[in-house]
Amino acid sequence: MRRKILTTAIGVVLAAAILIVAVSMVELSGKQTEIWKNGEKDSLTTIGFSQVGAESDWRSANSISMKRTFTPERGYDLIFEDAKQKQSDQIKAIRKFIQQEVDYIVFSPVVESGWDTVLEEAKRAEIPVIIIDRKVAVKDSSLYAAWIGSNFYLEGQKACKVMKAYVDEQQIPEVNIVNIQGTLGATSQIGRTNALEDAAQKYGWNLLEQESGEYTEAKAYEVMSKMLLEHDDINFVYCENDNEAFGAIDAIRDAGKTVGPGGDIQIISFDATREGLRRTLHREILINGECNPWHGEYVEKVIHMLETNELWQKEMYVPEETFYSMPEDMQIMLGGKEYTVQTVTESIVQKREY
Ligand code: GZL
Repeated sequence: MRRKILTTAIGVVLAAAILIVAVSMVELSGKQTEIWKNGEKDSLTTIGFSQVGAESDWRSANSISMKRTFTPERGYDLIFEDAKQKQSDQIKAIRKFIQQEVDYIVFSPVVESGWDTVLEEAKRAEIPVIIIDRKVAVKDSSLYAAWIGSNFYLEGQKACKVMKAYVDEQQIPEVNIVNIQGTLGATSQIGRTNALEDAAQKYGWNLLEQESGEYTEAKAYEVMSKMLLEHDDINFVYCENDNEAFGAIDAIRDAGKTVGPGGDIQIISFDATREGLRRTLHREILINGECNPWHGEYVEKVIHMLETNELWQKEMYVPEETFYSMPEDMQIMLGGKEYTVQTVTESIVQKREY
């Protein structure tokens, strides 16, 4: 009997000891995951990240940039949520991050509108929000600490300026262009579309039709096929990312037409992914406007400045180029500034990481 009581007592003490150790190894406060290593308390900065989705090669690179920057070895606990291009899922994810009391919320807003309420909730919870890639249209800009991304209107302006030079050099009498747009309401779609519309008006191009290809290859194939049935005089297609360009090129070829040098239709694209630049090198794509996806390091800089109370820029534009398939580099002037348009080479393609 005594042995039985003794055994039970040892079991209870052991169980309690395991429980105490277990508790010390997990989140002791919602704010930070506190990891005990060799008796040293080591806390990770928790980051809730809501990503648009995985709709394009560009988006995958953007996700890699965040995952590569915010690792436990570098002092972070990254909570990654994929919204599958649905704003409702992004709002749900942000609310979950607030419940989890993360240190920072980072997100790429699938569209610009509809964020005021959830960002006010984050503000009330005193969780700084950093926005990357696309922008939010909110009444109160104090709802977010910083935005990091591209100047999408300028991307479009540069591409249209190069296209104008090509049209003049090739003495093309008439430009009949269709626009396969990105996700409607996304800052990247708004900027690139506006640039095309302004260029078409300025240069007298016929903008025959515009429809969203949702930044995906499949939807762009469907939209391009429809446009080819409706218009037999298309000679340019302005796609708002590479995956749309891939779908459009397949649809053009399936309709018995050609792209590239001396072809029926010339393609303008954006993102300058490795595959997009490979096709630009082989002249399937005429012009490709780079969109830099490497935002992780910039987000980390903002976090560091927030933590050390340094002043930071509210808006940070990432560097990016324009590429094209003609034999030598070109200089273009826009808004009093000179830009170099780079001819794509095999080594540029090989060096491309995404
Ligand atoms: C641009 C980004 C766009 C890319 C697409 O910053 O918002 O979304 O151009 C992606 O590839 O789907």
